Amino acid sequence: MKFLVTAALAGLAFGCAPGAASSNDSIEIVIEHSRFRPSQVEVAAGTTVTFVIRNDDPIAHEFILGDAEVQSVHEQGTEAHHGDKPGEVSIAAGATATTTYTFGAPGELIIGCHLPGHYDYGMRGAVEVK
Ligand SMILES: [Cu+2]
Repeated sequence: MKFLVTAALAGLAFGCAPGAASSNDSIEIVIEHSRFRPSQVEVAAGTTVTFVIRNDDPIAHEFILGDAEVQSVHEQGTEAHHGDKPGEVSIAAGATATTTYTFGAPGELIIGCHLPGHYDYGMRGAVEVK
């Protein structure tokens, strides 16, 4: 599912009051059955986006946004908890977490969860920066 993010669309989709002041766009991601939904999003180059990630699963997950190299580092990495770097956050079972990321030039980025087995299982998504 492609999802073009604009402030207006985000407001409609996520129930914000019309005209609510917001300096950032936001995208809501739901995790269910070890999948990101939506698993494909589009963002505008140069924009700052807050991802609101709701984990509906009874197990923890993580949201790691970056290029293939970033994903590779985390797939082999040992960081137990994420939350300090933009675009990287751990989400406890049943919790909601946010992370804010500023996108650069157009291109493709990847969202992944690197808890053991999750990425290979298919817990990943694509961000198209247009
Ligand atoms: Cu996961």
